[in-house]
Amino acid sequence: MTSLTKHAIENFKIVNKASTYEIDQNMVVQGKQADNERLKIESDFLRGTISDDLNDRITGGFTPDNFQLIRVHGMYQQDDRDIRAERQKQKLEPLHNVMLRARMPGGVITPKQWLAIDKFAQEHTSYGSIRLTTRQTFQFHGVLKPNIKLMHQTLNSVGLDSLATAGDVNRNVLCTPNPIESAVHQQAYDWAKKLSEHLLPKSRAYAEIWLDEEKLETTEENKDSIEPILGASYLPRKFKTTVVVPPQNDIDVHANDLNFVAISEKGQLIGFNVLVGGGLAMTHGDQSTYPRKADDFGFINVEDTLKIAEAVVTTQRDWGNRVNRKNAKTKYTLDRVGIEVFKAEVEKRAGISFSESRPYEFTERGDRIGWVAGIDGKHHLTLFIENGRLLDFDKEDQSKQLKTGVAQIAKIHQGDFRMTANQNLIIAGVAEQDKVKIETLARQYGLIKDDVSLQRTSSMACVAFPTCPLAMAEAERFLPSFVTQVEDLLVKNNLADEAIILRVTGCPNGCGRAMLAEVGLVGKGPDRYNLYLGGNKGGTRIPKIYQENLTSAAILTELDSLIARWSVEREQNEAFGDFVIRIGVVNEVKVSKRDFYD
Ligand code: SRM
Ligand code: SF4
Repeated sequence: MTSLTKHAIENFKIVNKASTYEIDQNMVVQGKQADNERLKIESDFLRGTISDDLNDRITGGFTPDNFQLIRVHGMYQQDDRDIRAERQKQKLEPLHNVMLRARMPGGVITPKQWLAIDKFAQEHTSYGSIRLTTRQTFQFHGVLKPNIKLMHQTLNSVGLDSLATAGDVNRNVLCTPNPIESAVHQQAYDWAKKLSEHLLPKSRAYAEIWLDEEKLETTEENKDSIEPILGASYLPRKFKTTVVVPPQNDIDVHANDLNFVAISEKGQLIGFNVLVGGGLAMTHGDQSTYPRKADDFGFINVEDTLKIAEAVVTTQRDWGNRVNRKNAKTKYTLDRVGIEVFKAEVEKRAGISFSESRPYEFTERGDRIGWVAGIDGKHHLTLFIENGRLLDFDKEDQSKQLKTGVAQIAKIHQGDFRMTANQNLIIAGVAEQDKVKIETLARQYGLIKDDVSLQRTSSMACVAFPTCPLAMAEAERFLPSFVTQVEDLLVKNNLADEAIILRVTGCPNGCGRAMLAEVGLVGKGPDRYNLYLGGNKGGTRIPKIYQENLTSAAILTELDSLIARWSVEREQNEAFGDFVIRIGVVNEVKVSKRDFYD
């Protein structure tokens, strides 16, 4: 046993005094494995019996194992919670359907692809919407079983898929969608695509089940080579990767397991600082779960990117907790074994040593709404899409037909679209002579509104009700009117030009990234939220709980008095999140595990 291993085991015993599991000298957590481990192993590399379920038209749903397994194919079984009770009363099964999440590294999508997804959403989804997510892709909600195969074949016909956008694998790889510094951005984006491809499951299950491609039998001879990186039991838990171009931190590195921070010289990408172990989810009342910032492992040359990514993923694959899914993500593995131990293992596996991190700074996270000129003579128009929901909200009123508006633009647009991690959409690569046409369409369909405040564009919510089965409180449906009330408070205090990064998530899973907001609301129950304060603009500080279980009215009362103090007591240009820490309203979370619950 090496001294580092010994240290890690000792450390693990100390930090997990109350826990019942232990690790052996190979860093494997001992104990009864979580049931998801059985189903992954038994699934024959993600096939399970999904095809049989698809043909079973007696139920709209999937069996419990396939319910989990279809996630790796990019789908979640859902039902509309608004009508659940009514159907129960009528003795009907829930109206099962699936939500699909596409794989879209860096969020780039062509007009042709857009028109295909628009048509599918219109014709074959119950809600008729395209939902842009906090991870630079889109979701269809409400796809019934008979349309699932058609959906995958439609995506495939335009070069898209939904493989590995959910489940215990590396998810959609994010990349700063910043068309201004396009030379470095383009290189960063190329790496996001390479990383996505490299870490994808290699099983042919997706192609066989959804695209009717020939089945490749698993045999004794080939079984060990089918998944060279992920292995037959895949990862212990979901895994998230980004490529980010500072000073923008719009993809929120600290929500992710593995981040490549682009370092450039003379306008060319030369390598990355590697940040490992971020994540935001927690469970109410369970202090073994907590949001955690990623740790800086150091700098690598650009050509070492895939080797390092693979080494981080396989270390987490082998050392991650497969006994308790609540403590299974990389952030917990790092805290359990120790950062130095994890880093040394990555260096050993990759055959590469990290060198000292190169300086960089994150200063902002918001999207630059409106036109910006790129260095290639093209123009880029960022549209603010409230909650990422592209829907024709009113059949009679064109100015509320956001989805049709984007489709109309796609019909004439020569560049591409880029989805942002703030749920917005960039119409990228517009020639000078096309600007007026594009902007006219955007205005006609309500995609540009001049009266949208900075506060509104700085606010974000997760989906929550009615489709999310885990939602405890409203988020997407609640945010617009709540923001109006926060805007009123800012106006009342002569702060109309200021904005607070405000985020709402319907439960502590944190999909709206409230745990990196200046003001974060985390759902507890109907109109009940825990209120967190003290994140910063750059997204490098986790906020701390201020008060628990408040109604939205009570939250507004709290914000009213805090914003009033901010307006008179703030130092020059002091942001709200910094202010509440300076005046002692909440303590700063410096080390999340230590300070978050203090
Ligand atoms: Fe999420 C589960 C929606 C980003 C942490 N998330 C879910 C599910 C699928 C509910 C479920 O498991 O049945 C939600 C579906 C709602 C619906 O009806 O659409 C859901 N998550 C979303 C999206 C759509 C929110 C949005 O409004 O945009 C985001 C889709 C991202 C994507 O395109 O891949 C989304 N989820 C996130 C983020 C933010 C991020 O990654 O930047 C987080 C926090 C970061 C992190 O992972 O720590 C996040 N989602 C979770 C978790 C908690 C994971 C954990 O570590 O414990 C769950 C529940 C789970 O996995 O058990 C979850
Ligand atoms: Fe659902 Fe919770 Fe995620 Fe919101 S944070 S989408 S309520 S799982």
